[in-house]
Amino acid sequence: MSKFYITTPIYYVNDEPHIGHAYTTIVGDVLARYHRQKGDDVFYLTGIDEHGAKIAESAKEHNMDTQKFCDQTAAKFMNAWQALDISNDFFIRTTNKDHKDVVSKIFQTLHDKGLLEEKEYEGLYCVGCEKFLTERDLVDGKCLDHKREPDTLKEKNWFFKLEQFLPKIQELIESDTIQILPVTRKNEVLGLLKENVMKDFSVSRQKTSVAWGVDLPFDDNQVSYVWVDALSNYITAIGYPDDMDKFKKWWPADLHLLAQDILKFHAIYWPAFLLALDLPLPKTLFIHGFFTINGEKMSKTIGNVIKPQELIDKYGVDATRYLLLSQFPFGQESDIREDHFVERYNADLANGYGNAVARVTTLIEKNNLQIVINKETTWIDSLAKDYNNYRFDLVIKNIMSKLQELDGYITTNEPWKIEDEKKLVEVLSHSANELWLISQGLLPFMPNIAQQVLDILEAKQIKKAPPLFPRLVDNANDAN
Ligand code: ME8
Repeated sequence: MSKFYITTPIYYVNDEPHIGHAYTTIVGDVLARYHRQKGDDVFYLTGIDEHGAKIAESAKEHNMDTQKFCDQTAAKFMNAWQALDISNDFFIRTTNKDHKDVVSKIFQTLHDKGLLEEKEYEGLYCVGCEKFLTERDLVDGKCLDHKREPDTLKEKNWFFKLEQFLPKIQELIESDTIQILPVTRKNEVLGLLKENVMKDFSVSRQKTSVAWGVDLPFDDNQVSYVWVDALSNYITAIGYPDDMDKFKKWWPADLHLLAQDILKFHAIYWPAFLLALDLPLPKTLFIHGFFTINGEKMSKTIGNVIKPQELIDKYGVDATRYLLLSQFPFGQESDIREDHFVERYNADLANGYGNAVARVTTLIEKNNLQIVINKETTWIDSLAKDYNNYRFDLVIKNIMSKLQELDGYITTNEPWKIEDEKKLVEVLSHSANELWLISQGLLPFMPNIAQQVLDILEAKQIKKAPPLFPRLVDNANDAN
């Protein structure tokens, strides 16, 4: 048995959970469940990022106390993940006292080691992005993402001596000691390192400009820059440094999941902080693409933000998870189209899996047959290759091919016409065993319905399954 420590980014608490967050979190959950199914010891972490000027600003807009505002949105995230059946082992909040205490300790260690230096900083700071921008990032003097002029900030900050770690980080990435996947993202990071654009950077902010953060133990006027605080969640959540037994059990992370927007922070800053703390480095970072909705960037301004609950209301939890992961190869940038959801739902789930389960269990119940499930799992093991390549779309495709084979087998053998009981048992027993395998394969994607089918098949007497996936009317296509 091996251990598997997997994380998602901790999402900003000033956003409500949307399908971008849901996508990464469902992928993490599928992997966590797959590893548990294989018998691995799994720790799956997700959570929220609660500090920084942007969050204090949002709270003010809502006329709320900042901590209360965080508590309210934290609950929305936790509820969303519960509704999507996310099996995380912990939910980290960066306003947890334990987390904040450790971030302070980390700052003290960096300070004691001479890795922090006080310098004057002047820059264009966008509160929306939570970062300093360069002239290059601006269009008509405004931040492209937030359509606002950045503030000019000039202040004394503590800088982290990043540059001395860069040659080591480059070597670790080149040798895949820290594996960055897909390889295009690895090359992107190596490009940044070779261009010499990564510089020592400011890791604190004056309380006068940002007050909502973790206090620095050695400077009353400064708080932590949000990224030091945020990245540290991956180690504070598993006990660093107060419960070193727990920490050593799980660290290093086997897999950090994230999208390209935060690649630099995870592939360069994070390894540098870990090297500075003399801690082992994460094994793999998988960077997936950003998706658009019907061809447009998802944004509150456009009004095309899809909330997970809207999909759950329409398709159910299991189908929502399945549909999000089967749309396109994991890793690639892509476009989400809801009309494809309906098409796929009807083809794979209503007419496919749901129908096969209904046909087979109805015939078994009607003929009152005793069917034995032999639980032979060799075929399940064959899915490992696509899982190891993070090709969830192909795992699903493989499972669906098996389902099509079974459909063909049923159509050819026409069990509803078979009169010889021995032959009927043979055909339905093969069908039920295939459905058992298909359900095992689907279990990480559809934990409720696949388990429900497994329970039906494993019962002493197989009973007709209730309707699993009611057919949906495809409004988008009907209108054409
Ligand atoms: O960056 N397509 O939080 P965040 C795919 N707090 N994935 C998407 C997406 C989209 N359109 N939109 C969001 C932060 N995501 C920091 C992270 S970690 C120590 C701190 C997902 O709320 C994707 O995983 O902006 C992306 O990396 C993450 O949400 C960004 O979440």
